[in-house]
Amino acid sequence: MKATAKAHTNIALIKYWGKRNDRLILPTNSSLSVTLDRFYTVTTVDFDKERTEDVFYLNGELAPEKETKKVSTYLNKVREFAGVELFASVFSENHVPTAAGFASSASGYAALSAASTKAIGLNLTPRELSQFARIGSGSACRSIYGGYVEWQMGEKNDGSDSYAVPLLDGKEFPIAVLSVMVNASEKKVLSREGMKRTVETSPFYQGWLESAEKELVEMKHALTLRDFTRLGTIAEKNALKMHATTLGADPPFLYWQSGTLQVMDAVENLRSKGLEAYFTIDAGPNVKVLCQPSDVEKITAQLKEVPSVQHIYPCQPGPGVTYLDGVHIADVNNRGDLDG
Ligand code: FM0
Repeated sequence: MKATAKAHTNIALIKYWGKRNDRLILPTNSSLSVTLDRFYTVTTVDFDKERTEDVFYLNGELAPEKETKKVSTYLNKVREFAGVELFASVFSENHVPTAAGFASSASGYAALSAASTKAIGLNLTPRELSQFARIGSGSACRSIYGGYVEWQMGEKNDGSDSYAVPLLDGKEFPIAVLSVMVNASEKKVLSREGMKRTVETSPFYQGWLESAEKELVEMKHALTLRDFTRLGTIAEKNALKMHATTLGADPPFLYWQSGTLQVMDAVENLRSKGLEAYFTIDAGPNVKVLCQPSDVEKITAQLKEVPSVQHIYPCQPGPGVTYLDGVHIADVNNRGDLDG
């Protein structure tokens, strides 16, 4: 009982920031992302009746106990749902620069959910798979689909209406996302812990919720219009508001480091010179710069001059989950709820 799946990371243009249920990973706001072509995880799951415990290999090496435990806890949910009691060997290859603080939980859990549910014999729809990925890591539910994707928060307590839907194929609105890695020290507050602290203690959190809801509507409108200026402007504002909530938390924290600010500044300078670029930032010091595909070279050349910039990875919208045989389980040509 074996299957292999490949899933890509995604970058949120409207961020998911806060949970209303930690166990089922139900969010307090809907979010919107674009799946990226460049960074991905390939995972093979093999359920075997000879095994007496789960074993997890990450990038060819036996993973540390803590990581194996996370995978095992996730597989328990899959086993429980399928009514199967077999243990598994899991092999994951992460093509994401994790050491640099780039998030790999989205591609990781999207690939693990797809491979494990298929291997155990569940024949899930993409929507059900998105829900399965969600209970591993919230942002993973969006990586089931390619292109532009919305995670609809839902309202039910059992999570049955909280899943991602594809909005628009990347080819229909090509943009570039430059992943800019800056010199930085270790991330101090993990996103899971950071969002929890913010929900519980930040007086700015209510403001975040109100704005995120409005900005999501505006972002979907920008996608309908294929309006890059709107897309970038809204994404940048939304990221700034998410980070503002952390300053109000108790104890307060901030993901930006001096290198982050240098890149934010450089992006503003590019704009004042007439080169259209916008930034967005997740729960870490690195920056994603959004620009038009035709400006990638010019903007990359300018950003390379910023002293804190270590590396720039140019990305484009990428595909959803595929199995090793190359079958797209979730074909985004099935255009979603953009105008709905
Ligand atoms: O991706 O606690 O999915 O919408 O990256 O595992 O559900 O790692 F900027 C922050 C990602 C949050 C925004 O959180 O959390 C986004 C963030 P989990 P995730």
